[in-house]
Amino acid sequence: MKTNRRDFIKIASAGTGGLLLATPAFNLFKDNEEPIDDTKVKRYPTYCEICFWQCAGWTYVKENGDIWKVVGNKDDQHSIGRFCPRGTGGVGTYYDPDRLKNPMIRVKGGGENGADSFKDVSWDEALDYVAKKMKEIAEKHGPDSVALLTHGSGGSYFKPLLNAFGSPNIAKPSYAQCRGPREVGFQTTFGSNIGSPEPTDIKNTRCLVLIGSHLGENMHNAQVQEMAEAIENGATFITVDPRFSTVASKSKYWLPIKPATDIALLLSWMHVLINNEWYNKEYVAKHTIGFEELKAHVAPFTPQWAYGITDIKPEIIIETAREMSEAKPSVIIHPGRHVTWYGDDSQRSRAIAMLNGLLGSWGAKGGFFIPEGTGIPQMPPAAPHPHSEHDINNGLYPLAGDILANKIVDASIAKNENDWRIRGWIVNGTNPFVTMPDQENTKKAIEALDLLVVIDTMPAEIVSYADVVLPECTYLERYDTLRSSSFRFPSIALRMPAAEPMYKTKSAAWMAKELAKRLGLKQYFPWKNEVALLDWQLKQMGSSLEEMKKIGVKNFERTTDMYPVMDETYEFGTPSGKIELYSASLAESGFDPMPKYTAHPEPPQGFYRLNYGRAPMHTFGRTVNSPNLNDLMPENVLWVNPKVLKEWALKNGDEIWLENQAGVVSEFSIKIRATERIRYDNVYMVHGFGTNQKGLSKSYGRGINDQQLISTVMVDPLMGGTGFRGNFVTFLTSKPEKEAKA
Ligand SMILES: Nc1nc2c(c(=O)[nH]1)N[C@H]1C(S)=C(S)[C@@H](COP(=O)(O)OP(=O)(O)OC[C@H]3O[C@@H](n4cnc5c(=O)[nH]c(N)nc54)[C@H](O)[C@@H]3O)O[C@H]1N2
Ligand SMILES: Nc1nc2c(c(=O)[nH]1)N[C@H]1C(S)=C(S)[C@@H](COP(=O)(O)OP(=O)(O)OC[C@H]3O[C@@H](n4cnc5c(=O)[nH]c(N)nc54)[C@H](O)[C@@H]3O)O[C@H]1N2
Ligand code: SF4
Ligand SMILES: [Mo]
Repeated sequence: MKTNRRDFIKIASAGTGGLLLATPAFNLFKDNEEPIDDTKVKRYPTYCEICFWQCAGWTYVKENGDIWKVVGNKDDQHSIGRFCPRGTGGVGTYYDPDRLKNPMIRVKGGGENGADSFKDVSWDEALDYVAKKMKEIAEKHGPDSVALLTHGSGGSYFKPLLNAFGSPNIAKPSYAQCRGPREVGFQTTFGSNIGSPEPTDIKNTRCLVLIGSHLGENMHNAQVQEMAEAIENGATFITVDPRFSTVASKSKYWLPIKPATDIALLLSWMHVLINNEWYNKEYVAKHTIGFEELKAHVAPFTPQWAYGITDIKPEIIIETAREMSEAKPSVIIHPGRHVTWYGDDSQRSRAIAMLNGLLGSWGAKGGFFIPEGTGIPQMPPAAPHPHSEHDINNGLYPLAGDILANKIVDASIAKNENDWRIRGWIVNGTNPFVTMPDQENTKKAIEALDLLVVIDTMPAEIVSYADVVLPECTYLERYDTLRSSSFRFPSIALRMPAAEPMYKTKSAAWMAKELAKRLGLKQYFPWKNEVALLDWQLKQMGSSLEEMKKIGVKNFERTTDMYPVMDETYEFGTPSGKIELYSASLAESGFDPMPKYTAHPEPPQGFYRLNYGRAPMHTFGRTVNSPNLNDLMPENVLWVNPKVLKEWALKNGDEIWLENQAGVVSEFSIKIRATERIRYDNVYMVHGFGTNQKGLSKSYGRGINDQQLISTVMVDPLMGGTGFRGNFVTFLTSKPEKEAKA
């Protein structure tokens, strides 16, 4: 579908100071510092923990010690001086009365009717208990029987702790449940990972192609602000999404693709570029290998062929390919971020990478720049890198660059009584029941554990299964590891407390050091406290804690070119040193050297594909209970096409329950949002809602937790990513009798 270009220019030229920022989904971006009487308020540097974009900013504190607000630091390239609505609302995580307040230990049968309960304990008691249990497990089964699941800044303290303890079994959900496939797709093509933040030169681009990535609802800050700039500069946006996303509404072309068919479109785009000689001939000749193989490979994938699969009209496929070609090399086919969709995700990401290769956008202004960062010196001795004879990934996924969080779950479930297995989990800042598919499996693994330690700020689902709960203070109350970013230029940012930790909460740094002491590993935490460590690190880098407290962010000069001069001798990080349009190493590992399209299962009659994504004011499940952000959006709704509703005799606002293809019924109900903005073959909800934890008083029972309905996992054979989007739901119009299977 071609959207109305004329209309769009009219708005852009109205001088709104950023078209995207002026539209409802974007205008919650807060401007940098207002004039402030600094005799009455104090400000402290921080970086935001509400998502993993890690924007640097300032926390303002009133005379009476109340935290007033958090705003962007104008010198920071992640925030560009503005926080997104979630970051602005981050203050709510500090004030949330539902926060975890005390260390707690599970008491078997200590509750009503013989149920387990938690008792508040002292920090000494909690940490002594954890250390004792960890030692017991190590003695009986080896230290690698303890695993760490972690997301967020606390990991930089718990990872060395676990390594020193003797376990390499550390996983984060941002690999197998998020970015892993795109790193494999780009690594096998360009010999470089994408990493975070993505090195996409959006502000200078002439054409931005978004395959699913819904920037604008996905609020990753600098990218969204740069998009507004690109639109003002007249860049063409092409959005491929079965849903009319916010950015689709700002795009010249919206391609409402049939879900799960993107690889067919990507192959056809390559066909059109090559057939019409619209690709970047000079760049391809200089920098790629395998062009002839690719040409032969994509020869059958005509726009007519792709139309039959994707529902995208041939003339639109050709016209959008021409737009990309005309913009080259200042064009970005965005790699996306949460790309674990259908199990062939590494290959889809590779097709995206190859398309960028054909257009010559890697290393080009307005394409992908080459990022540069700076390392943070670590105080010696470094924790050892322990070896384990047990391969958690089971040798199954040769291209996996990390341990898979879901494989830690599998490795905790005994096949036979005497088999080695994972016996203890330390879970920091991640909530597997919202994050990982197949909740039944997660439950089974947890039931088999000898020890589950949870470090969190909120009484999340995972907390209710813990043996020991260690309450962390929020990011506004703690020092933390320095943020080091690899982006437009190297930079570092400081996080320091703006208030004393509330209740009995403590920082992850303090907890890890105290545990190390009890485990006989204190030599690996040689610093007196976080302040001493930060000051030492900063002095090694030619700064100091004193300086960073004043500036918050320190930017360094680049030592290499952002857009390198690339002659024939330019070496890419691939085995051949060239961009590999044909990958011999993939072929050697038994995988397709060039991506192929394969059809995926379709929803049965009366079922719809379960689609999900982000809302601008929430991050997963971590903000849904936060006072001010909960006010902005207290529950999720189900986007359904009116054509479907007619068949069901349902209407906007009706409340329904969902049942998936395996008979799993949602625990709670959801209200219908009737909208033409979604295709008839899928339904959409924002991820992160529908908690069944009563301790989360504002969000309990509001909406549906999509993860409950994701029981089929489509696994990526290259790297083990867990594809979530092969699940189908049908509607239950009255409260189900059936017990919800959680
Ligand atoms: N506000 C907010 N922003 C966030 C986050 C957050 O929690 N809240 N989380 C951050 C994180 S960790 C990540 S990884 C990113 C994720 O953000 P993205 O990478 O942008 O998200 P995805 O989940 O890949 O994409 C969701 C979009 O894909 C569309 N879609 C579904 N199926 C298909 C399909 O078959 N083909 C195509 N072409 N499109 C499809 C959906 O309709 C939806 O618009 O967001 C980041 N930004
Ligand atoms: N169905 C479905 N599943 C998904 C996704 C999806 O879109 N749909 N998205 C996937 C993606 S892209 C990602 S990256 C992952 C993200 O997965 P997670 O990072 O696990 O996401 P959250 O649900 O936010 O869980 C974070 C937990 O950290 C806690 N927390 C917040 N702040 C702090 C802190 O300062 N310290 C500590 N110790 N804890 C804190 C929160 O209370 C919460 O319990 O989920 C993946 N899973
Ligand atoms: S994008 Fe928003 S939530 Fe994420 S770190 Fe930046 S301000 Fe915080
Ligand atoms: Mo993610």
